[in-house]
Order: sequence, then structure tokens, then C-alpha cells
Amino acid sequence: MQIDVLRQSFSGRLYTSATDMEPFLTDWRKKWKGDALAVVQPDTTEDVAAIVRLCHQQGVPVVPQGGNTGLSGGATPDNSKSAILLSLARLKRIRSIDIENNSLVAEAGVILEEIHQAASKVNRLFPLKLASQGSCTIGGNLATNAGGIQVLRYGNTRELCLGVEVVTPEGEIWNGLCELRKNNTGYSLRDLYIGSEGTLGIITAAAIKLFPIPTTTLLGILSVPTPEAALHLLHLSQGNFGAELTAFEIMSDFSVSLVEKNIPDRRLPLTERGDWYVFLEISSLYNEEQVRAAFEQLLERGMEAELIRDGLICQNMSQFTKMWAIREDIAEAQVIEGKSIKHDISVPLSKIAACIDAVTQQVEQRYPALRQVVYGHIGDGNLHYNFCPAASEYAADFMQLEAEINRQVHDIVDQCAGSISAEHGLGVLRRDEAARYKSATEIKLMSAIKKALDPHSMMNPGKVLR
Ligand code: FAD
Ligand code: 2HG
Ligand code: ZN
Repeated sequence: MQIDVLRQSFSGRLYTSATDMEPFLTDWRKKWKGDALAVVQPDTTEDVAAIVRLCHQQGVPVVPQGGNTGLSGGATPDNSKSAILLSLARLKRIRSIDIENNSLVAEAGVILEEIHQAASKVNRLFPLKLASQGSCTIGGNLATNAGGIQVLRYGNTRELCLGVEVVTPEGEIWNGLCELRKNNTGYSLRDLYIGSEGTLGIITAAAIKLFPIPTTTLLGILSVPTPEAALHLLHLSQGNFGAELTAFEIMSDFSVSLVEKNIPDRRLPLTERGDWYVFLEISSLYNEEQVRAAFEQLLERGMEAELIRDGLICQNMSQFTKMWAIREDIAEAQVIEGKSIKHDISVPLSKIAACIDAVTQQVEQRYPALRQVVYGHIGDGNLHYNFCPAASEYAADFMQLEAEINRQVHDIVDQCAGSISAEHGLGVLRRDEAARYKSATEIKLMSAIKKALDPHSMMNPGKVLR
């Protein structure tokens, strides 16, 4: 492709030097490194369409990228230097907010945290909450169907989306920015693009749902003896609080200790350490006094039933924010610690304790030098089941175990009728493994969709499907 022709086809930025392109060509974990003909940062949907049309005419693949916080290698091109990396970072407008309809239309490059702020200014909540919210974009959230810590109450990104605007692989613009909550007029194209990881088209804008801001939000930090006890506590909490239970996260003591070791000013405030902790959040339209009293009653019942060993409810917003940071910093603390072998699994809640037992037995017995870093969204049956080497120094050959450990963990997950990617997507990391666990029929249907929408495989080739 002639770079001069590309430059003339749109307004916005274009980078071709290795130094300028470097930040776009490596992922957040620095696990993948690729190359590209150029990095383009268009300013408008029309610009995106013009670039994609040109790439279509010239047979140049396009790799879309938002905040580049993805954990499956989906936003990194391969190293053949044959693709254009299309960064949506400059599509940054919040186009409209309809307060009465509880909806907002944002362009793909708007940072998730900016959406939170825009919603809050009109006294509304956008409840997608991820540790990467200061960098990830709403386009990336939709493309990966991101989850996070409030899926339990509000659903994942798919459930928060009303409509999308998409540039097709031929460079046409589909305005699907419908702001309706009910619309049964044929196939849901919106839902095809959500979670497609840039392999079917480019999401340039989205209409999303807003919610009332709760009057009271309280966070309990609880030490629990086992994951099984955590699950009983989940059911007890749901029985007491119903939809007011907005987050229910678990983390092992070792996960917390990595944060305390690697991130300044982080300390779990419990007097006695346990093996597992639950972060339990209640959000309510009732006043704080009432909610706190009901929360304390729940904790008393939990202690009586020996589901909770120790615990506290955060006293104020400052403690609330500081405590959530412990949970949110686990991924970062792991990166600082060194390399890790990651899993993002989900199983039915009824099988989660057995799944943890089976993986612990199998992996710990075979690889005693590994440490489990287990944490995640247990309320959704979703665990980040990660491993790092026991030695404080990085063990040089540790990552060579990745494929065999993946296989062992994922075989157990499969036997539990679970999923090998609950929220991070397939990208390149899980593409081939997914093909092993999905039926031939499912892969055939997925391939047929890809072929129908992107017949020349120009959109993020090699991701999701081989
Ligand atoms: P990118 O990383 O840029 O891209 C991700 C994928 O989407 C790629 O395949 C890319 O090609 C495609 N894509 C991006 N934008 C578009 C677009 N506009 N149109 C079409 N395709 C596009 N994820 C969770 O689900 N839950 C979590 O709790 C969570 N926590 C995280 C914590 C940390 C510290 C980090 C670093 C990541 C975390 N993630 C989590 C993963 C990541 O933040 C999410 O996947 C996020 O949705 C990615 O958004 P992004 O804008 O960074 O997308
Ligand atoms: C989280 O829940 C993220 O913190 C990251 O999904 C998980 O890094 C991980 O393994
Ligand atoms: Zn997660």
C-alpha cells in the first residue's frame, strides 16, 4: 500500500516510524509483539470508512485497537508487517445523552472512565467496572464483551448495549445506533459484533444503557475458610439482598499478598489472615443506616454459620476506594512479580468448588514449584486461575509449561461444563484451544458467519478463528 495515498484518505494521525508505532504493537502484558505497515488514528467514522475502503481495495488487513488493555493478544498484529493498525483512540465524542431514556451514545474511543464521569454528571450510572477503566475504551469493551466486577447485578457489556455503529470490511457504515430496549426485527446484528474482537467489522460508536445511582454503596471485606463457604455466603447474601448485591469477588491470600508486596500503600485491614477473602458489595436506594444494619445482620448470620471467620464493612468512601484497589491491583501486581500463566475460566456455580479442588490437586502435585494466584468474579462462576513460579526470581523455563498447564486446567474446566474464556475473549491466546473444546458444528457456524461478513478475511485476521 502506498502510504501517501493512505495519508490523503483521511484526517487524523498516521505513524510509520518504528518508535511512533512501538506502543501500539505490544500488548499490556508485553506477551505479544507485532509489526504494521502503519498505525492510523482517524478522527471520525467517515475517516474509518475511508481507510477501510482503501484497505479493502488493496487487500490490506486491518487490526482494530482501542485502549490496548486486552489480555488475549487480539489487538496486536502479527509480525509480517502486512496490516494497518487502526487505533480508535481519537473517536472520542460523547454524541448524546438521553436522560429520560437512560441512554448515552459514545464513540468507540471514549475511555470507560470518561463514560462513568459523563453519566455521573447527569446523575446516572454506567455500571461496567474494570481495573483497566482508566485506559480501556467502550469500543474495546464491546468488541471483547468485557465483564468486570458488577456483572452479577448489571450483566456484561453485551447486556449494557442498546445499539452499535459499525464500519464493515468493505468500508460501508451501518448505523445500528438504536436506543430501544425492545426491537425484534430480525437477526440481531448488534450481538454479532459484540464480542467479535474486531474480526467482523469496526465498532465506531455505541448506544449504551444508564441506570440510577444507588443512594448507598457498602463494601464488606470478609475472610472465609473455603471457596465452598464463599458460595454458601453468596446464596445467603442473594437471599437477603437480591439485586442489591452488586459485586461478589473472591481472592486467595497469596493473591492479596502479591499486591501488598508489589504495590505501595496496599494493606488488607483484617487482624487475622485467612486462606480466602470475599469482597461483597451492596448497592441500595435505601439510606446508609438501614443498609449498614442489614449488612451487619448478614455478617452475623454468616459468622454463626461458620461461613465467615473475620470481616469488616468499610467505614467511608475513602476506605471503600482503598479496599477495592487491593482487588483491582492483582493483575498489575502479578506483572510486577514476573511472568504468569493465566486462565480466565467459568464453570456453573455448583461446580466451582470441585473445579478448584481438582485443579489444585492436579497442578500442585505435578508442579510443586508453582504458586496459584486464584481470584475473580466468583459470583459469576468466573475465576482468574493463574500461576507464577515459587522462586522470587523469574524461573527461566517457567513459560515452557504454559501449553501443558493450559491443557490440564482447561480439560478440568471442560469436564465441569465450563468455558476457557469467560470475559477476556479468544484473541490469539485461546483461539486454537477453543477449537478443541467447541464442537465441529459450532466452529463451522462461526466460520460461516466470518465468511459471510468478511469473505476476504481482512478484519483482524488470525484472531478468534484460525
Ligand atoms: P483493546 O485491547 O484495544 O482490544 C481488544 C480487542 O478488541 C482486540 O481484538 C481489538 O482488535 C478489538 N477492538 C478494540 N476496539 C475495537 C473496535 N472499536 N471495533 C472492533 N474491534 C475492536 N476484562 C474484563 O472483561 N474484565 C476485567 O475485570 C478486566 N480487568 C482488567 C484489568 C487490567 C489491569 C487489564 C490490563 C485488563 C483487564 N481486562 C478485563 C481486559 C481488558 O481491559 C478488556 O478486554 C477491555 O474490554 C479491552 O478494551 P480496550 O479498549 O483496551 O481494547
Ligand atoms: C481482573 O478481574 C481482570 O482483575 C484481570 O480480569 C485478570 O489478569 C488477570 O488474570
Ligand atoms: Zn476479571
